[in-house]
Amino acid sequence: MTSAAPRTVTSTDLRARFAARLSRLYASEVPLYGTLVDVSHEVNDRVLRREGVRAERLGSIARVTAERHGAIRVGTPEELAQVARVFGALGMHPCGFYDLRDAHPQPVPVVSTAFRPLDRDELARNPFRVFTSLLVPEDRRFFAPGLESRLKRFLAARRLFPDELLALADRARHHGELSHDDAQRFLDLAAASFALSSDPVDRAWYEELERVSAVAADIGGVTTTHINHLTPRVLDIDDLYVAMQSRGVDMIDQVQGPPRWAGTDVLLRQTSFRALSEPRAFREADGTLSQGARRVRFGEVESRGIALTSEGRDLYERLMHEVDVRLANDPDRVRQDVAAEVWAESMPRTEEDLRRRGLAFATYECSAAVRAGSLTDPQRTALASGELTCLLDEGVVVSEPIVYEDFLPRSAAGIFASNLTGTGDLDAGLGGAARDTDWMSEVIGRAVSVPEQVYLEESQASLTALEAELGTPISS
Ligand code: OOG
Ligand code: NI
Repeated sequence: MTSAAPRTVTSTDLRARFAARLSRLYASEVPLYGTLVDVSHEVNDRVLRREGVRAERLGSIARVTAERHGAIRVGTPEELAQVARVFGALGMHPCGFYDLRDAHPQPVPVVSTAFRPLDRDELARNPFRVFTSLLVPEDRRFFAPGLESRLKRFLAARRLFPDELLALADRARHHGELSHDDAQRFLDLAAASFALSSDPVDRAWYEELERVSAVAADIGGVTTTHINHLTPRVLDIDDLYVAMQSRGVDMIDQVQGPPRWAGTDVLLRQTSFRALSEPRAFREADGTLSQGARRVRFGEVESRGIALTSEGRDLYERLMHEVDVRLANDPDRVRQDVAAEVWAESMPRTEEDLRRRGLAFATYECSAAVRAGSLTDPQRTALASGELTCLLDEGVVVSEPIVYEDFLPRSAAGIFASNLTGTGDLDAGLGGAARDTDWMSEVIGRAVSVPEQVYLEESQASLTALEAELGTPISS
């Protein structure tokens, strides 16, 4: 006898199924992405063989193998609020605010957030996240008043998500699950909303926006949205970079973020292959249709390190700045080499050094010795002291690193820039429109979380649980 299929599908399962579904869709649309996924698996296998259990310190291989982030771009606050409803159904919540309008190397007329699971267990089950960018037509540095109003009119006239999808999303959010049939329908409609449309694009309008920014054209020049890239996670991004190049794939110049070095990986390292030329139908001024091509969609890959505290993040920014300064003084040097040198001078090498200096986040739990009830005398003394450092030193308590689950604005801008054709027109002397986390929370109708706050709360919750288990207050 076969057992009956469960009648409901939870938000967690919906998220895992949606991520797998998008991955299949994107592989069919962008075949090179399929290659990237294959090579990622090969790299992860190699690292597992090389490092054994150590390879899984920042996430189980099951998690890492299924792990993807996607990127989408929308045009209006209303569209962003709808995106939040769709992702809310999948247990993904807005986290982080990234203003890319004054980013280096190239400003992009968007502000962004990421929708992701916040809870550690949910992340372990499936960490699917989507970097979501919202166009800012009000920003005078990019858009003149006339263009702003035409752009807003165009955007107001389109609908990215059908009502049925939004109604199902609200139901899923409300109940935390959907019936089997509703789940199927939800996934069909959601995936279709992110597929590349074959509708003809108005050439004059698209090209007018392209002169401002290719991203503005990609968002406001068409009547739909689409997955712009999907990113698998690898355990060794340098190995992947070489493996892709040896398959003849044209990669961007460098890995974004921290350099390759002998110490612990922090935050996020990313690289991508260049946007591919894809055929697109265009409508000409006289109403006739023609074939054209556009490069907007690409493949990206990332490796994740430890989440840094605000102090750790400040150190990271200072070191990145130092790399810029040394490179400006010595432009013939290779960025990776300079960065590795700066890191070797100033970045603590081990997870433990980072944590002790208050630069990285961790969670804490009782060691096996405590649970077995077999404490040595020094361990008893440490317990009496209640000091976290002593407890760690004596092996009464063990720490686990917290993985960085978010994005880096400078890397994001680099990813955008390396895949744009043309630099667009920017009048830096004019005023931008004020946007921040509170503004975005208002638009979405719920709070956009601050990443460092999420990590801090997770760390503190583990200390509270530890105090309860040990029956003593702990000072850190
Ligand atoms: C988003 C670019 C940023 C990342 O991983 O930093 C990004 C986009 O191209 O829409 O995805
Ligand atoms: Ni990305």
